[in-house]
Amino acid sequence: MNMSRRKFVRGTALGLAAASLPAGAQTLPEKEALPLVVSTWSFGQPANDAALKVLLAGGSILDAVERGIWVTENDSPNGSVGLGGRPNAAGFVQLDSCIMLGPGHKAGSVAALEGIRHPISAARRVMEKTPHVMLAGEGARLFALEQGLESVKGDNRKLYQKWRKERTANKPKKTANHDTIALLVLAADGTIAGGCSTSGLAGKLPGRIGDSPIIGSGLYVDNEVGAAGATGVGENIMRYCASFMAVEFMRQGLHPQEAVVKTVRRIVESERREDLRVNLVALDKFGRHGAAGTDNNFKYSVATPGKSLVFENPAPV
Ligand code: SD4
Repeated sequence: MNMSRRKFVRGTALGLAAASLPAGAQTLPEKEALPLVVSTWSFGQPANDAALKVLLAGGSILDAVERGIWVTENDSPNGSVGLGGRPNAAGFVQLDSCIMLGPGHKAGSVAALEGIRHPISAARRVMEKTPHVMLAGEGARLFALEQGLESVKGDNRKLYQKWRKERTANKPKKTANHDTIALLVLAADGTIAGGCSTSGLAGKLPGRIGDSPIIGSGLYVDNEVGAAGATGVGENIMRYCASFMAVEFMRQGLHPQEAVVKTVRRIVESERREDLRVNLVALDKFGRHGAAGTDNNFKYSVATPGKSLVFENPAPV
């Protein structure tokens, strides 16, 4: 058993032990344990911290989601979220993002958005300022500009050339070419919200839209149950509505850890393909959380007042 496998067993045992408690045995977290912020990858940690800060200062849950994700969207070196992300096959960056608010089951989303620094803000504006849920491409860009959102030249040709060279020289590292932030928040008053933002798969065809802006695929929030978010290959995730599935498993009574493991297993068993990459995070209305995925190096970040943690390799499936 290698190191990562051992961590997996430990992580899973912890998660499932909590889940195997009889229904109702799991008490609500102490008030001080909320708000709770959960996000994908270790770069989610500073995003969680920023989101938590907003909430602790009395800010709204949507501000928390938005400001948290801003941190990652601004973080060009992560090479995967925001305009610092890896370009598509034509050499420019197209961004996908969505936001969802539990009460009222509200959602907004932008896809294949170019040149806007904060796609999460564009998604929020779609939710709050239009009768629609999703805007794509040039329409999304014009809407974002009209809303006064910051625009930046989205061309990333140098990075693209470098990526192309590396790609031809050696096979791309399985983990190197894409990542996404999905960030979930449970506020102290029980409100749940989430957001997701990505530059999507490196080298994707122009116009390709992944799971991240699709409600139910890259993100899903139900205030009566909990929330889930995804990272991995969108083509694998979106055909299964993975985030929706995980929330529905929680609705049936599963602990978030069990729910994400079951969702990833469902996809793995049905797909049986080498290049499958599906990773999920989830939290429920009780403040419990979990993560699981096919990536050995998958990590997730969790923040509550006074605590900000990164869990390595939560539960490889
Ligand atoms: C996509 N799911 O566009 C995103 C990319 C991602 O880790 O999550 N990468 O397919």
